[in-house]
Order: sequence, then structure tokens, then C-alpha cells
Amino acid sequence: MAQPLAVHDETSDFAAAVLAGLAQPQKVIPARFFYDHAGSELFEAITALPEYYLTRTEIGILGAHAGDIAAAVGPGRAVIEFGSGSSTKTPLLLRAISPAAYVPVDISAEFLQHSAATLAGDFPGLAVIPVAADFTAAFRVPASVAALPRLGFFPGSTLGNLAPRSAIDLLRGFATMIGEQGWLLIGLDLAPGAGKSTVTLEAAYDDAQGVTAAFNLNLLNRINRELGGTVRIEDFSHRAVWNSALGRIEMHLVAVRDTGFTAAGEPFALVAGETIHTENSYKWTLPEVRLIARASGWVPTADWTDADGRFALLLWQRETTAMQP
Ligand code: AVJ
Repeated sequence: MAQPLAVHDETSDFAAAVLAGLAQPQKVIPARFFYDHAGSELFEAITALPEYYLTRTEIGILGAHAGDIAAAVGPGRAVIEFGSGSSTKTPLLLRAISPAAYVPVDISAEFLQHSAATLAGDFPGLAVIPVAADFTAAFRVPASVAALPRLGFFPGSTLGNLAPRSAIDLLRGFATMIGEQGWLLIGLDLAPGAGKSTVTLEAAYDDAQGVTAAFNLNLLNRINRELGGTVRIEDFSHRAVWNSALGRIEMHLVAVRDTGFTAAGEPFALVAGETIHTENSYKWTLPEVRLIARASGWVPTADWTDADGRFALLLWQRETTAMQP
């Protein structure tokens, strides 16, 4: 198996982001830093929670429509999965479409090697070519798949972590990378509506067992572990709230009393009630999602949802660059 193409200094990225984010008037730590080893395991536990309907709903839609996807995209493609993580949904797709190669792209080399090895074992004869890279930055498509038609796979509603204009930037980059005749399959959690109340939505991000709270608070543990931090974890609590004006779930770490700490050698203070904003999870309607597709160089060809209309699987074809009238 090929080695990852790039190494990435995650700890110095984290230090820079924490120093910059905690210096803002509204303190912020970017959501991508949730996924250290402990955080990745907590996220896996979240996906199995009764309140977190997203993962099982997406798997259900993928299972129901794998045949439709195969009919649309045809065999022999290189499947490029963005942010592959543990790749639990991938076998369903690969089994249906007879791909020529599978390229998992993930920032965590550890997860990547493990999941690539597991998949290679399950699909003998399939070329599995892992790429350790940040998919939000441009990366090189491995030379061995450069000549193959491609299908991008971006499940898990990860796109929803981005504000619309950032989502469009990312999707335009995917359009360039996937190339002419390319397809993109995206999983996205949808806005609240008839089949999903804001109560259901908030519960998905604030479960009774406190796993999501632990996932959020792990960022503070990570500051203590990696940045020599002195954060008193018990001074913070987890908050998840639906922001209807902006159409997103927000997660915050709330100071329950006045508190202070050092991180990467710098002092920081929060007054009681002040928060560190740690995640946005945008929830769009299907018409909004189709507009985002068109704005980023994709033709929204098909979308499938569960019976309650909570979650959508979207199949987009790359817009042609041929001359238009
Ligand atoms: C992996 C980004 C899709 O926003 O639902 C789960 C992360 N945060 N619980 C999401 C998450 C809190 C998740 N994504």
C-alpha cells in the first residue's frame, strides 16, 4: 500500500488556532480540532447515540439507493472520499458501484492507515490509495488515478460545518479536482421542518448520556495535554443551541464562573456566562442545497431523503466547461 503523501504538524496548527481564537471578542476554537485520538473515539460513540439520528439515517438512505447511484455513475471510477475517518459507510457504496480505485483522504494518518487496510482486506483487487491531507486545501490526486473518471464522496454532513460561502469555495475546489464527467455524492443533515423539530435537532447535539458534552469539553483537555494548558475543566459546561436566524446548530463551551488559564504560554480569562464557540452545523433546505450546488459548478442531479425528510443524500454531476450561449 502507498504511504501518505504529506505529513502535517497538527499540534502547532492547534496552538496557532487557539492563540488566535481565544484572542477574539467572541472566543472561538475551530471544530476541526475536535478530532484528536480521544475526540475521534468520542465522535464514533456519538454516531451510535439514540439522539444522533444522522448517521443511521444516512446509512439507511445509502443502502436504499446504492443501486440508483450505481446506475447513474457507472463502473470503473476512482472514488475519492473526503475526510474518510473510519470509512464505515464506504463499503455500501463500493460494493454497489464496482470502482477501479478508492482514495480515502483524511488529515489523521492514524485513522487513514487503519481504515485503508481494513477496506483493502474487504475488497481484494481494488486499488486503495490513501492520501493524508487536509481536504479543505488543494491536494494532488495520486498519479495512479489521474486517468480515471472520478466520484467524490463526502458523507456525514461534514459540509454543514462550513458557512455557505466557505462551503461553495470547497465545492468549487472539489469540482476542479473531480474533473469533467465527474460526480459528487454528499450526505447532508437538513433544516428543521415537518419531520424534524428543533427539539429533536438540539437533542442530537446535547444527548442524555453526555457524550457530546465530553466531545466538546475534550477540546479543553486537548489544550491541557498539548499546549501545557491550565484549564479547569469543571469551570466549563456544554451548550448546543439552534440559531434560527443563521440556520445552524451552534456548540459552545460556557464558563460557569469567572475563570482563567494559560495556554501555549499565554493567559486568558472568561467571565461567568462567556463562551468559547466551538462548532457550527448548518442545516439547509433542499432548495438551498441545490442552489449551493449550482453556485459551485455542480448540477444537482438527484437527491434522496429518509421518510421524515431529515437527512439527504445528494448526487451531483460536474457542470460542463463547454462554451455556453
Ligand atoms: C461530523 C461535523 C457532521 O455536526 O453533526 C456531532 C460533528 N458535533 N456532534 C455534526 C458533531 C457534535 C458532526 N459532523
